Amino acid sequence: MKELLKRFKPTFQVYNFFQKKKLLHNVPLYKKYGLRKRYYSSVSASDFEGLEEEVNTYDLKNSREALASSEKFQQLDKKIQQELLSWSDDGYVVLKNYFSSDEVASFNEKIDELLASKKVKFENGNKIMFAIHKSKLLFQIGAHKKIISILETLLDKEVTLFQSINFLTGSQQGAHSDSISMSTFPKGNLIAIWVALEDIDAESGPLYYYKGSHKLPYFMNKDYDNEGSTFFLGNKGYDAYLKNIQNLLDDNKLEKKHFLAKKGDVLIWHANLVHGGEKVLDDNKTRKSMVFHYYAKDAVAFHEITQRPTLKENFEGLFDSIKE
Ligand SMILES: O=C(O)CCC(=O)C(=O)O
Repeated sequence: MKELLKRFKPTFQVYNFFQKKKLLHNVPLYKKYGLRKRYYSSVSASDFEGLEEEVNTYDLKNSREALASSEKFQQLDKKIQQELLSWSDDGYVVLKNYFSSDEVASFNEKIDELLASKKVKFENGNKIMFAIHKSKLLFQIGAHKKIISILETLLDKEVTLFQSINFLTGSQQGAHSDSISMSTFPKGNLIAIWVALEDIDAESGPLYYYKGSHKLPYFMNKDYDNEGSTFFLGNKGYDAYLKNIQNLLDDNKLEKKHFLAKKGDVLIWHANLVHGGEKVLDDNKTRKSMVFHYYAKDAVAFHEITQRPTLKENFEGLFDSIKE
């Protein structure tokens, strides 16, 4: 019975009904795509089936040739320009040495301070969610003009910061694409960065990712019989999703890479890049890192697995609302 209640969609809709401000962002987009939905309605990839879907610039054209004609790209410094070229081929890029040692030290200090003052806590195991809502300094890492400009170059559209996740130790997350939990229509309108807050050791459970996996078909509820019904979410759960992704990876024989980053390095990944956290081999090792997820402004944002629209803070007002 409890299991069934967790999958009962009207419960989410009632919750959403009271979150109007954070959910209005999808409404003009529902209109644009001819969907008769309210801000609190459930939403999933199946709602968009049969609609014409715009494909992002560098999913259509190769960034190696096409980036050169982007005005935003031309404004970036030469080192960064060079680092972005492989985006279309690989589904990720690495910005070496992006943050200085002093900057990283100040970020770590702030996280320690937030933990000590209990302004943030560990959730779902070892995740610190939304520390950006508690610290102007941390907010500014993700919302910094230069970072935004790099991400907007790669997506060729405007983005807004959605969430941050801090880890002090390895996540040990199974291989997944963010598009199952932070989904968009059109697809591909999420982008993420991973910031190394210390030198990353192979034994500490580094981030891994499969080169080129962003070109695999997006794997959504319908692909593993998890669509559910009008009133209930599908009953397959996340483990079944992970198993299916593993099968997809086995069939496609993609190269697995580990991000053995130096402190201050940044990895940017595509909405559909399959990635996860390696097993922690030495429990004494930390793996300090910070992830930021961003949505493109002009895409419907939702969570495929729970069929819920994304709750978005008002990005413009967020910085001023942070109390320190
Ligand atoms: O940092 C990691 O180990 C994985 C993070 C991740 O998968 C995510 O934030 O989507």
